[in-house]
Amino acid sequence: MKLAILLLLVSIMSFANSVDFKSHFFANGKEIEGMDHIMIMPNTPTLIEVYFSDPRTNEVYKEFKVMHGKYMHMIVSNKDLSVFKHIHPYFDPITGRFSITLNLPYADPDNQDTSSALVKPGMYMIMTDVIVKGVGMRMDHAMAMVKGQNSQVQLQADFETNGTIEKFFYRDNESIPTYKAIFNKKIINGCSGNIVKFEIEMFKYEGDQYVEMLDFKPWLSEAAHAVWLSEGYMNHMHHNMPFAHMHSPFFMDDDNDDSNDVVKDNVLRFNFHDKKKMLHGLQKMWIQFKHLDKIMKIPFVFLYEPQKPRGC
Ligand SMILES: [Cu+2]
Repeated sequence: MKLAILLLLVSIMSFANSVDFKSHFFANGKEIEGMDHIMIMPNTPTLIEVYFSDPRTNEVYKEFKVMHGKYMHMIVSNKDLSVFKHIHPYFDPITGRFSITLNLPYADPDNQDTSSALVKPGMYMIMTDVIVKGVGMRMDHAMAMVKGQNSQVQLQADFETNGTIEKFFYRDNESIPTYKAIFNKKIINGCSGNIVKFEIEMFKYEGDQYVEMLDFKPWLSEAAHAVWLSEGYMNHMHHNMPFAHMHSPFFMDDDNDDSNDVVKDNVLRFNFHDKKKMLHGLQKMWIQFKHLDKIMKIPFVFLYEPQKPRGC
């Protein structure tokens, strides 16, 4: 029973390879075709537009459902996973187009990542996530190359003791890091893949000690969001992208304003059914939450070597 509920809660996403859905990506008005990538000048404003059509009729989809407060979620990440941006393009219901200008600052707090999205040279993946009305949740992606001398950074696992990672994070330029996080994961092996349960215990520095953090502000209707990508994900992107987008819930009271909504405790919980698509080896995961009107982004690098389940 518990497992069934968990499976329901797990967000399962598949990348588009369907007969009813085709995506069209443009960078500065030029279409990024299929496996091609577009060349982008570093730190130069670049207009990204996306629309989706039904390949059977060439009809452009114009009706979308809001998902976690937005019509579209866009993730931009580079090959070595040193860059991660979470962006929300704007939707025009007349044309069915989503658009956003990368490398341009927006006043919109949900788009604080656009200002320096494509600065570091190298290959990038631009991933989009929408719910088309009457069709369902669809993801797709396009590649972009940022020009310049590409220096790849080797991913380094965070230090683990007995499977636990303890990390400190700065909020601004304070002398003592504001946040402390204790990261744990549990893997439940299954024949159709593994269920991975992440627990991240959050503390904040107050007075002269770290205390349990309970004052998360709802961000896009959740206490926290997380994205997990496997090292080498760009080599596996066509059908089963090793990509997970997860949410840790906020518990709402019934008064229709979010002022009294709470988290249960100081633990953020993310669950994912990996459907065998996550690669073994090093992984990077970013959690995002809103605290004192700033959206924080905290990365973890960990090893994922699930055992083969028995009796399948
Ligand atoms: Cu989003």
